[in-house]
Amino acid sequence: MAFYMVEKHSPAYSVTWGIKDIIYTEKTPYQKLSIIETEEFGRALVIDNILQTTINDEFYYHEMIAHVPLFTHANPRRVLIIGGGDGGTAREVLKHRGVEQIDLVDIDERVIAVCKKFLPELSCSFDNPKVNLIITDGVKYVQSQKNKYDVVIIDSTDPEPVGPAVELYSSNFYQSVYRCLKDDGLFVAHTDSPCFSFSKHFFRGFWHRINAYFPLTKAYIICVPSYISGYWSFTIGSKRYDPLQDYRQDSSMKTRFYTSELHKACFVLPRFVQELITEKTKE
Ligand code: AG3
Repeated sequence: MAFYMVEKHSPAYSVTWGIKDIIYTEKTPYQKLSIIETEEFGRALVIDNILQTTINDEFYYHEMIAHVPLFTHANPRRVLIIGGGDGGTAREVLKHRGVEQIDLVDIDERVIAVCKKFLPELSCSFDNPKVNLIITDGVKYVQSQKNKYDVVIIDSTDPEPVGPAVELYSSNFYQSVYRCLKDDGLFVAHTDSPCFSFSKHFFRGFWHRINAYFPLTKAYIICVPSYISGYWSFTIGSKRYDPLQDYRQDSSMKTRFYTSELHKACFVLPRFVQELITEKTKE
């Protein structure tokens, strides 16, 4: 093995990646971007030393952040992606033929440029005319939109440590997301791992912040091998459609991870996760 990258999540927990090569690295006005070649999962995007996605397991995350909300909505036509500068989520959203426009808002145009060059398997979606790129702050953008989107997908970096994404997990932001959705709209955010002392309060806190505005709040969990603990949560806030009752089935769509059965199954939460949501202690 040539060398290693240590991904540090807390003073007590790090992951060590055997890597073949550092392909590219750049400090942008917002964050540090790198493309590395890992031994285990192939090329990967790393932002501020946290691994964001790898060529070998990106489909677990991108399919599940896109298809669960999109199949829950009866007829999604206008979709907003906040973050998602690698293009993987947009690629999956485009599989829904009824989608007419995807507005993708990323604060950092360098993420898009670098992924276009080094991760074409994901960034291929930017060639599609339905994808409208907007380079601006997602928080401000969402504040300025009202009653416009069927589905909003928050595909950002983590809430910690302090970085450009922190505001995307705030109560105010969830309120703006509510307002920018149509009357039957819904949104999804990835909401960290419920397993670690440093991350489980994020998961719990986001659920309650979302639930303060949305009549329906539902968390789901999948395994993403390259993310910490392998166990990664998403939370849906929905104005009308219930992801468990109202989802559409379509066996003709080509996916590698998502199935209709899995759509239903991923909402079945272990007892400790249910208790994490319902326990009485404050956020
Ligand atoms: N966004 C979620 C990255 C989460 C990784 N966090 C971690 N391993 N602690 C990824 C962007 C992919 N489109």
